Amino acid sequence: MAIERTFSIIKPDATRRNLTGAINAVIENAGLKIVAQKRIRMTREEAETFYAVHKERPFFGDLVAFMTSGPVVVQVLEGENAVAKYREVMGATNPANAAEGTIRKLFAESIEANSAHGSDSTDNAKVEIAQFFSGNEIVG
Ligand code: RTP
Ligand code: MG
Repeated sequence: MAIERTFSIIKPDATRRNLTGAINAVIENAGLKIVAQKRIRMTREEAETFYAVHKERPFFGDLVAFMTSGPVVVQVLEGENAVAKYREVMGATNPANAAEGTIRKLFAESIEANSAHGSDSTDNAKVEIAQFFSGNEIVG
């Protein structure tokens, strides 16, 4: 199996409740390695660029407001099949549909305030990692 990298965000609902360490424990227990991490406050422009794929959706304005409402922790995760594996570890977008033991089942407050983001493809992972990290900030 291929060693991949994926991009992760611990969202403002989770940093507000001091859940960074608890979420990192779920990530590491799943065998994913955190090879880059920083706590930032996303600007409106950064959030709009990051979620540009959703700009026509009715929830876009709320989503940008939410993502800029407090600190986030942006991360690069590395491991076998990291993109698909992290999507599995996060669970379904709506926590009501998320499987037991997943980050969103354990911690999410709502379909919007759902504690974590993970890239949905290896191509998107590359684009998302490049938006927030330079090469020398990632230590594999
Ligand atoms: P993400 O991109 O954050 O990893 O989440 P995802 O793939 O599971 O879900 P996606 O469809 O890409 O939606 C992006 C984020 O937008 C918020 N959302 N709100 N109010 C709503 O109906 C709604 N639907 C989605 C969530 O924060 C979701 O993770
Ligand atoms: Mg998505």
